[in-house]
Amino acid sequence: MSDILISCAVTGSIHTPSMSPHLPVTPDAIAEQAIAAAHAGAAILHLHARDPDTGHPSADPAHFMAFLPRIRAECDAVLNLSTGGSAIMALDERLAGPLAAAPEMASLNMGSMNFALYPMLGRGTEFKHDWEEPFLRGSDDLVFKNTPRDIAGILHALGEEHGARFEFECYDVGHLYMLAHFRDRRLVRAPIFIQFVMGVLGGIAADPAHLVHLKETADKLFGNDYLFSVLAAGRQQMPMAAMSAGMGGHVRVGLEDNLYIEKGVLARSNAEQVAKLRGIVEALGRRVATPADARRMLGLKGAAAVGF
Ligand code: KMH
Ligand code: ZN
Repeated sequence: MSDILISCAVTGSIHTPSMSPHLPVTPDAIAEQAIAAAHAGAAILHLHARDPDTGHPSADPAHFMAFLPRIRAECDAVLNLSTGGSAIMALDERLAGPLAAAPEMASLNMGSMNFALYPMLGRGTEFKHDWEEPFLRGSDDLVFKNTPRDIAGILHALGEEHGARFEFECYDVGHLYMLAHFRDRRLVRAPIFIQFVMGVLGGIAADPAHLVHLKETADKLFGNDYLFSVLAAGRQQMPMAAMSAGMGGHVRVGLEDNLYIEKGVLARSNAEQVAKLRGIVEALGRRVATPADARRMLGLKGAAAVGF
């Protein structure tokens, strides 16, 4: 089996600051946790930005630039910027940071969907910021918009124009057919890096049978032209990552996707999740890929070609 790519999604835009004191929201905290996650074994860092004062999701170039140069200076990991931002953002807003940064990698969400965060209100969190509760509650009437025109625009603006390669976020089986459609239009080329995103309410559930079906479908559509990774939101994070590692896939952890290290215990950092996952995948006999391996495996442009 190939070396295994560990991605770490450091802060995201799903969890709000009051849900965990360990969720990094300031540029220093994002940078420190990203660097520590890289040193723990993450070859790829998936990065969102936040308003440093309120922790509110942001794709403002200034908020990204407040941490990107420091991460780049202190580790060799591949920096993968989110084009998903938050479902409350318009597409132009979502793209502002990634276009300014011209990263080696960016996420690309392969379909419009519901992205229901409101069930997390049931945790009884005491919110420190007045935006948090309405942000979560409002997700019951929100479409995370990713039309074929949006997807084509991102492939052009970030891919063709800036040389970024993509983490294709596929939340359901149909998203794989949309990805194949863009491959058929010659707007996507091998090696195709697919992230099976599981356990988001609005996408496919984090069920082992679904992972097998996703992989079988991807095998049929992409043959040897793709690599798959798995992220499962919430408590299925580690079990599904372990399953992916056993199937020859790659893995993603991080506080964007899950705030816990075990049932009822908040992870103290992203690096803690990376270290735990590293132990699991090495016990399964997989060798953890380095950033240099990742650049070779994914055909990346190199850290010197970024805009920060
Ligand atoms: N935050 C979610 C709305 C991505 O980074 O592109 C989507 C997301 C995926 O986080
Ligand atoms: Zn993300």
